[in-house]
Amino acid sequence: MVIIQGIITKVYSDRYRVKVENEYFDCTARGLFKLKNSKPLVGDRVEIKNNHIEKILPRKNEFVRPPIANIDQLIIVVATANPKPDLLLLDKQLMMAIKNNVEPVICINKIDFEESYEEIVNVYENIGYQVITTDAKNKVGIEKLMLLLQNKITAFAGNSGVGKSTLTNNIMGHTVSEEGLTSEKLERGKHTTKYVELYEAAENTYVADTPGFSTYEVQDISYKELENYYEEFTPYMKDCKYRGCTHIKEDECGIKNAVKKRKIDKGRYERYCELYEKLKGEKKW
Ligand SMILES: Nc1nc2c(ncn2[C@@H]2O[C@H](COP(=O)(O)OP(=O)(O)OP(=O)(O)O)[C@@H](O)[C@H]2O)c(=O)[nH]1
Ligand SMILES: [Mg+2]
Ligand SMILES: [Zn+2]
Repeated sequence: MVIIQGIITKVYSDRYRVKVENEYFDCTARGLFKLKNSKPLVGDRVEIKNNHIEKILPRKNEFVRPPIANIDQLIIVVATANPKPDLLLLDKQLMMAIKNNVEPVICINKIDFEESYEEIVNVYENIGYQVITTDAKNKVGIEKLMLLLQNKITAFAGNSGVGKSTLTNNIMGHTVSEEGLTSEKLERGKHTTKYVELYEAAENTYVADTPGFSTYEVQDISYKELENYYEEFTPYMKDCKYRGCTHIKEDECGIKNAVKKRKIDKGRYERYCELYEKLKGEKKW
């Protein structure tokens, strides 16, 4: 049989669903990739022969969480409430997008709740990130979201329950992915998404629903380079008195001054300090 090229849309218990034009093939990879320590990921362009993956084509990027390759855009979903916003998690995900050269978009979902979210929008828009707001339950903001997806491969990411599957179903126009329970009791594990799956929303337009995280850590970022992931720090670094200023305890620090003058958001700075101490404490660098 001839070798054909396709894209992996789902990985489940050692099987891989590969889309070739309008057909889907369920494939194996038979240990081939375990040896090279590179397991095929959703989003991988692959060559298949007789329902077997023969080759993974070079990746443009790859994420550990969610496990996906070759995306153009990452939409980081934050709920206004239930679960409440975790901005440290948001900052960490932004860093991983930057590290992978992927355009991040922040989606504030569940705006139908009474919680205020304008401050989050302001903080991240001021730094230069694109922020959109949605109410997936009542289909508010979905058209705007769909415009962002055109001709791209986009993955949703965010902690469990923020609404990634509900947004995906809205985009697809029908239920492709099961949504979690609305129940206040939050029966954990029920209807939460278990696999990354890529859906074709329109020609050339793919969207991936992904499992939510309960914990999340940055990968391969050293405390020494952490400052580079806070783009809003850059204009003020020249005002630091000491070379190699960490912006934590030094005096005459351009970053600390900018925070005092409210040029840099205090919350972002505090989360920088928290993450710096944590990464430094890990001592693997
Ligand atoms: N009020 C309100 N509820 C929403 C909204 N979006 C989603 N929900 C509800 O929130 C719950 C969780 O939504 P999901 O789409 O399953 O969340 P998820 O991000 O896919 O969660 P995981 O798969 O566990 O990662 C469901 O009960 C949805 O109906 C929204 O905009 N407003
Ligand atoms: Mg889900
Ligand atoms: Zn400094």
